Amino acid sequence: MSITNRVAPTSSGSTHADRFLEVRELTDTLTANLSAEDQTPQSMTDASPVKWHRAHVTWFFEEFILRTDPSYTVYDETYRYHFNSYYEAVGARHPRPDRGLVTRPGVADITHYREYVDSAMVDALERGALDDAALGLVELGCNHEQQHQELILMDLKHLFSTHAFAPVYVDREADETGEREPLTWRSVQGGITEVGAGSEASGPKSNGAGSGTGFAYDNEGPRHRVFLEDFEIAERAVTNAEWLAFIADDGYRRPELWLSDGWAHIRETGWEAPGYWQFTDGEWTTFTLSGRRRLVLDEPVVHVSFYEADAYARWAGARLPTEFEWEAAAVTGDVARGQLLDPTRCHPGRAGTTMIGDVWEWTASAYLPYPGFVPANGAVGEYNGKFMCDQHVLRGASAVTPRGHERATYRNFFPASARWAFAGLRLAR
Ligand code: AVJ
Ligand code: FE
Repeated sequence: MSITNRVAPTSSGSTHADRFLEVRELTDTLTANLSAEDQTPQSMTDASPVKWHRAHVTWFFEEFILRTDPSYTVYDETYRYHFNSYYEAVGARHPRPDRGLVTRPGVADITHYREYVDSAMVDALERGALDDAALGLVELGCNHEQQHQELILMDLKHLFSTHAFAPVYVDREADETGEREPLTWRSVQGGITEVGAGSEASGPKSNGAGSGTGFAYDNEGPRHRVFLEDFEIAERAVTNAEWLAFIADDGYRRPELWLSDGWAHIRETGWEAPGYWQFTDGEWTTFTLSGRRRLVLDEPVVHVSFYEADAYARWAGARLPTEFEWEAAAVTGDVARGQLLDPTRCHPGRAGTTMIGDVWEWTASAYLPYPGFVPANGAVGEYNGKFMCDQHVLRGASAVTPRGHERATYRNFFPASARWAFAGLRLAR
């Protein structure tokens, strides 16, 4: 199956150009108040400069759509080298760990690059110059830019967290800890269950998860059957209050709770709490995109690695759900959304009973191809498939995932040690 074969009809009345511009505009909104200096450094290899993200998503449209028109004039031939992330089929590129060293092109050049590509794209879209395959790539490019909107906020948070005086990206009032809801469980019936995006795998017994006509990445299909035992799933994510109990019970000091790789990793890093947490003057605080804040106890824990999530689940006498258990629970559970990206917040809300929103949820599942998976044709076939090794699937969406980008079949993925994503967990048993 190809990425382009299940393009969403854009929402009623709106054109492809409107959809394109709406996505592009959100990137501009998110970065409008960042100085050139804010946009230039790379705080770790996993992260990229804001400026690089803004250029890379632009390059994606230029490389895979505009360039195929021989009459198009490429903005700058050196940008392919600077802003190709990982496409071997496209050619040589700047080394990822050194993205923060690129001072030229500068931020103003990149703003101009964005405008140049926007006008060429809108022109092509309004002329009706793009065939269905190219329009599929436009939709992929829009979804790609939405992924990078989340990455911009993850990476900026990491960068700002290294600053001595905790800079504020979004100014907002502090939340107060509210009522702490007891953890309740929901039983989900197992059996043969259809999962994934695409058309029915086996006739009419669909649970409706991914059978819609909207966009999905290639890695979400083919839709297929899995067998699940009956299981129970927690009705909300693990909270900061619960994580404090894990810390207080020496969770980070008891090797029997940890996978071998996880134990080695926390010994090496010295981790004793989730990312951005600090214990000072008898109080836990965490760094947020609104500066350093007192921990809000009924919010879901965020910025934990797979290793920590797995150890917590073992300590709690439970386990992480598999990605298929998670999906089966999501399509039969609360369809309302938790906190998704709101540029005036950029932080999870209180842990509620919804499965999608607030924090990504680590699953027990390795990131592997579904039966019959075939990557998209051409260079964009490198988008997802080639990373199916040594990573774990996360489900749901986070408070920095753009609205409309989330869905029940979505497969996010990160290595087990990564914790700069807005990731937490939900228990199963
Ligand atoms: C799915 C978040 C792991 O960061 O490489 C961005 C998203 N894919 N550009 C990543 C992505 C292509 C991807 N993650
Ligand atoms: Fe990318």
